[in-house]
Amino acid sequence: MTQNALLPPAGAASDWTIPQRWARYTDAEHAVWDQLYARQMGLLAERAVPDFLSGVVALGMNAPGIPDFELLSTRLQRLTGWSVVAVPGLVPDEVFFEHLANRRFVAGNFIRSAEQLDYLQEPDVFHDVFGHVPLLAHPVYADYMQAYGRGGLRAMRFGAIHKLARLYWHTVEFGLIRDGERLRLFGAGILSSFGESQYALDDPAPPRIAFDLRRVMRTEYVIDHFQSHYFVIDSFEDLLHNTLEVDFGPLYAELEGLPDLQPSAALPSDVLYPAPGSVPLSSALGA
Ligand code: HBI
Ligand code: FE
Repeated sequence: MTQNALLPPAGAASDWTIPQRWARYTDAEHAVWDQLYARQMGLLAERAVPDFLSGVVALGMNAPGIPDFELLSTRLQRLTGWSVVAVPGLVPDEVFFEHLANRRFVAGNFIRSAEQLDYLQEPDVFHDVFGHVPLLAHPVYADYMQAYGRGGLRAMRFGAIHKLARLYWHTVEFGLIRDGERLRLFGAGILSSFGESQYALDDPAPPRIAFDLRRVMRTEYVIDHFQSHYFVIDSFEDLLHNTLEVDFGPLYAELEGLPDLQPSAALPSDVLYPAPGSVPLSSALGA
């Protein structure tokens, strides 16, 4: 997810933003969105964290077609002070963090082709907007994302971006959340993926590990397969308070001396959630 070119491409502003040019989307491009939207919502009604589903409605994303970022931003502004700005693709880390720190979410304005519904080289508007934006209507999640941007700018000074990036990956992109007796999806990489939104909850193979900040920051990740494990948070409040309100300076120093962990290996210290379809969560966790 790292881009090294430091200058924005021709036609982009110095902060890498470009106009969305909503009026230029073709009917075929809107139809790709509608097809992806229908396919995901069919799965997510039962699987996504309820805040995601209510965000979709609150932001008017249940209307057909690729959302207009201006309209989306007006609604988000009113709810949590966020806006959505268009970028040509991956942007450098510092640019990405700077936008988040100012409550601007950067989104690709292009959409994948109808022939490649499940293949993505760079995040497109469906991943970025459908996957990420609905939860920005949630006040605590919205604060978490801003805190991540601020933490990113700070991590650059510690040379610790790779550790912070793991936190983003294992929560914002591929996190699960506990909802009473059930696990639900909240990571955008899962929510926007037809295959993984089933696999992450239904497949018995990947361990589902209770979130632990140090554990997460030490764990490497894979970018070209389904995840080999998932981390489970208790609530967005818990996530915000136990991560980004912590001073990461001493934490980075502490982790510097410890080996990185492979994604596939479960540790004796891991608190594991039961495989799907086995025992209810409450008895498995002794709650
Ligand atoms: N740029 N457009 C875009 N989207 C991202 O998710 C993104 C990025 N640049 C950097 C980045 N993510 C990551 O480096 C950070 O989360 C660490
Ligand atoms: Fe993403």
